[in-house]
Amino acid sequence: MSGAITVHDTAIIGAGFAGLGAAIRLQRNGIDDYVILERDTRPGGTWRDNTYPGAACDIPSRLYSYSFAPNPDWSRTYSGSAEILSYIDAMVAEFDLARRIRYRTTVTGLVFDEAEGVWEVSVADGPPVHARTVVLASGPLSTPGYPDIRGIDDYTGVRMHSAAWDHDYDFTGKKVGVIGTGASAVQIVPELVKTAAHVSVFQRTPGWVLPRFNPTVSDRTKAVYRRLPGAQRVARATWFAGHEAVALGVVWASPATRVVEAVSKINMRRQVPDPWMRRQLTPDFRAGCKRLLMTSDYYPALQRDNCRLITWPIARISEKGVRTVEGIEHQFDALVFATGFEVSKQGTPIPVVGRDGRVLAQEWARGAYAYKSFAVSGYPNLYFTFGPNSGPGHSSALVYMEAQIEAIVTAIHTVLDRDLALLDVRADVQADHNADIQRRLRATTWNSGCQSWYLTADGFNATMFPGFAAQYVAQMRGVDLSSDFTAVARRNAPVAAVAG
Ligand code: N01
Repeated sequence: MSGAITVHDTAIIGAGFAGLGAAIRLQRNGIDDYVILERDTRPGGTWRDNTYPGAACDIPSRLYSYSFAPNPDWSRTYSGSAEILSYIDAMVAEFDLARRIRYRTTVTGLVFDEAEGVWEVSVADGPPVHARTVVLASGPLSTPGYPDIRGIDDYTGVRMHSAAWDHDYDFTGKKVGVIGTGASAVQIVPELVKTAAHVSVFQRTPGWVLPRFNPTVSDRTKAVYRRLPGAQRVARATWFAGHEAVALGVVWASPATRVVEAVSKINMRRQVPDPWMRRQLTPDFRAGCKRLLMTSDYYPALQRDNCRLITWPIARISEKGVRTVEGIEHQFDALVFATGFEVSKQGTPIPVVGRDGRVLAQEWARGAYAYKSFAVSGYPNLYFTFGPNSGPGHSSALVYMEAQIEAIVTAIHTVLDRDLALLDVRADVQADHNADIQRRLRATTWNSGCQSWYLTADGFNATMFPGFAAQYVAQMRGVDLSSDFTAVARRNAPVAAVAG
């Protein structure tokens, strides 16, 4: 490697919640030589992209925020995407992160130089970036996914994805088709029916719906949170405990799952008087298997005069709309795809080449795996946020992210403090961890027989963590760099132990 290049301590890929959180914790721990590479022109990740009408978080903001960046001013229990994006912007300002972010920088690949202990991060339209450690924080839900439906490119009307909303398009008086009935669709449909002339919702699989009450936070409560930070910590801990209780019915297929299903059915009976429609909306899989839908507005929206639920399977998309299998062509001015994301569970979002030229996409061809979700053997000094088997089904993604970030910061500190060329997790430790994760997953709702974005086509669950959030936090605190990793010093001499 030529001597003229700059080698950063850390390159962070992505300026969403995870990348920014990692930057804040690195900074707080005295690591300031880092660069954040972001393909877009502003920070925010999924909350920058998902601005569709009604976009909101179905986890309470007190818990869906970083404990190291508490916000006393959340306006409601569950915040909308604009307020979450403002929180992210405020974090960028408060921790002075903008100076470190390189926008319009799309990372195209990673190659590890074992001799130097340096990752070469190639980027589109520019010279590569070099760093001793890399945090891959590009997020699993960052690329819009379009369905594999025949004729999709034939459609000549306005085509919109939930994660790439065109706010210049006016839906007033338009005939609209919505494909998909997942977490995004149930937020979009209640807003669209307010302005569109007619909305047709194409449902392939109904989901379990729970009601969501979203009270505003009073000025007095905000003042208490501002004056007494401890009160906010108590509120967060209370929400945390409440969601842990929900795990009993949502994570594991258990008698508590029946309780969740009963609550959902009672809610449906209350909101949907028509028995035939209730039948159409009743899932045939266990609650929790797909993500629970938290909404009190979706069922009423479906029953408005200008809305129709269509459960006939889609045969194809035509020039003018959607043709269902019984032969009817439904014509639309606009077609909304609320069809989720390109989630890479097999292979990697970008090519990653590790020690001895090994290629991560090949190793993950049948499903991704890692050591405690954040490191992969053979790819030293590279750390994942939201890596394999780190997904929560019942709690806040940010609780999980925080735990990952603390483990990552400790590992990066170790590489830099001990001047290591590489810190690589042992393959046998990783294999033991994964055998345990896959064994535990067998008892979960996710593996109980539905199709979801959590699973590969052949049913391998590379996505979710099979346990309570507290167990995930304990797992990440239990990362043992001295016994579970191999360390090699920059001078190429093996290091006996890295702990201390
Ligand atoms: O996507 P999804 P999403 N023909 O994959 C349907 C997060 N999120 O954007 O169920 C017909 O859940 C598909 O049908 P089926 C959250 O983690 C969070 O809604 O596969 N339909 C399904 O109905 C969530 O899990 C919030 O049969 C087709 C829909 O499209 C993740 O994002 C809010 C089809 C896709 O649902 C993704 O949610 C929103 C086809 N060929 C999202 N292909 C919060 O509040 C797909 N579909 C935090």
